[in-house]
Amino acid sequence: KKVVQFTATDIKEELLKKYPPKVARKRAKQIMINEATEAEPAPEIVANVRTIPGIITMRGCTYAGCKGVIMGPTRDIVNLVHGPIGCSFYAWLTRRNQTDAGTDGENYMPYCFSTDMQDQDIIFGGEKKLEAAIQEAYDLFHPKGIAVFATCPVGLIGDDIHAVAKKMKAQFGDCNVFAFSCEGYKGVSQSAGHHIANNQVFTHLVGENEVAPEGEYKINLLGEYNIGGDGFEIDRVFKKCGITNIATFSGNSSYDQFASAQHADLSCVMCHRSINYVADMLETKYGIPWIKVNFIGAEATAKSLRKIAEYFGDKKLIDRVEAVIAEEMPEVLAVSEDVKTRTNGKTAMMFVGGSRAHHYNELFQEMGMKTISAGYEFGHRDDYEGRQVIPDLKVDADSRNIEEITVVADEKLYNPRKTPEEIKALEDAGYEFKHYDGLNPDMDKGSIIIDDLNQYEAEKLVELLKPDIFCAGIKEKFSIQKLGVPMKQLHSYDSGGPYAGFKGAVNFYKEIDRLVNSKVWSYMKAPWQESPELTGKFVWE
Ligand code: CFN
Ligand code: HCA
Repeated sequence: KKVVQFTATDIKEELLKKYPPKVARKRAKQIMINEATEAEPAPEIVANVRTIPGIITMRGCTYAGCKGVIMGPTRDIVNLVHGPIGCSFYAWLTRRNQTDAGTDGENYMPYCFSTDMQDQDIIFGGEKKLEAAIQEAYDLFHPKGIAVFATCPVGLIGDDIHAVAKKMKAQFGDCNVFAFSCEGYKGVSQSAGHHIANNQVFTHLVGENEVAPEGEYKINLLGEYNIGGDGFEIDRVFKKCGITNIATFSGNSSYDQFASAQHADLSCVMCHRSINYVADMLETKYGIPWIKVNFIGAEATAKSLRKIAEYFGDKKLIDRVEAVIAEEMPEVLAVSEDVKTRTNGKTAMMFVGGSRAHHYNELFQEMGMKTISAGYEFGHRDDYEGRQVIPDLKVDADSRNIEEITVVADEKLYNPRKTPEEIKALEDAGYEFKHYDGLNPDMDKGSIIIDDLNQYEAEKLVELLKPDIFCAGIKEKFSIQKLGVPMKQLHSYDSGGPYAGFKGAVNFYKEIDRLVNSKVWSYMKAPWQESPELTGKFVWE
């Protein structure tokens, strides 16, 4: 069998070869060979731009980012979709965000609330139907809050969901009704939906509860969605350390948690991409500082706990955190040492939304595996490059004006490529900078970083480099497996998890060991086994 050796440059050429020149030129800017060194950042990557029409993107829509991602895991708010039933069905618990109904037992997540828009609503308007649906939800459940989500047709016909929400809220008196203009077509991806959701959560929920919850070392955990129970594991560890988590945005969250978030002393940001807006708003309005944390990976978990303890600077907490780490680590290390004998040197590819491709890199490293190619569906440049954040420069964007949101947020607030002189000038003017890592600096030199990977490129990459494992979402799952490569969903975790924290790391090691060493793949004939000239091996440049 002939094995062709490919460098990252060859791969880039191979991926672009099939495209018409104009498309190839555009895609070339989103495929980057990671050449970052200590002194020099990697070349610029173009991100957060519209997908080229005709390309089958892995992305989702703005409605998915708002309704499914940010608001999906809220258990005691009725999430009512104003739109066709297909949109409602799509965002109905598919994300595997888990919940614990708590002592009050209030949990609306298993329900699918929808106005089920029909042709006549599109022609004559759907506001009356929406009003009736809000009334029905109120009469049936008497929830603390009802959130209304716009789908594409709502924006096209101009139903005023905010006016309807306002009217119903006034009518009820004891139920907070608010709406999200998160039509699917807005922006270029889910990312615009996160921003719209965050703005409204902050406007309508945060700050509502005046009484401060009890507890020591009060934090909020932002950007953790309890997929496969990740949030449960993180909460277990917090509890053991004596850290009080007031509000998780939004895994296993409740109305009251959001409403009390202003009482925290510190915000810990896990998925920066989806929630940086809330971290900034909490800092600006309530003076709550934020730090970046990551609980994916055992080492990362230990590091994040130490960072929190360091922030509070209290010896009691510092000692307790060290004791917890000392207690949890031996099991983790025993399993990683064992699996490493079988996983060391194996290769992975990861193409997930806006932060997991980065976070999971650590877990693979802990198993001695190498990520040869990775990227985000909708990350912005800050997620790739890591950057300095200037919290005092605030975006005051109207949630309906997406052009303004993305342009202002990217170019003004979070521009990562400020020169040291520009940073110095701003620091002299009183701005405080925060630094955090992005995907590129943590990936090996010479790896291939690709933004908004599409179906053609995914299959081509696998065909050429045949990684030991490919990680992405449900749309990629079966096409990749048909190529004879194990595929792990890093969105829903297939049926697994949790993968966060100490226990999560152990689960992940075992799962990946099982997948990359399963014999089943050797029994199937992948297309390149019939044309051996296609078999490739990645060589670092
Ligand atoms: S849980 Fe998060 S971690 S919130 Fe975000 S950017 Fe999505 S739903 Mo899918 S798995 Fe994914 Fe991230 Fe943050 Fe999830 S990588 S695409 S919008 N995401
Ligand atoms: C979304 C949600 C999603 C989709 C996952 C997938 C998730 O963006 O609409 O493609 O498998 O995590 O559930 O990202």
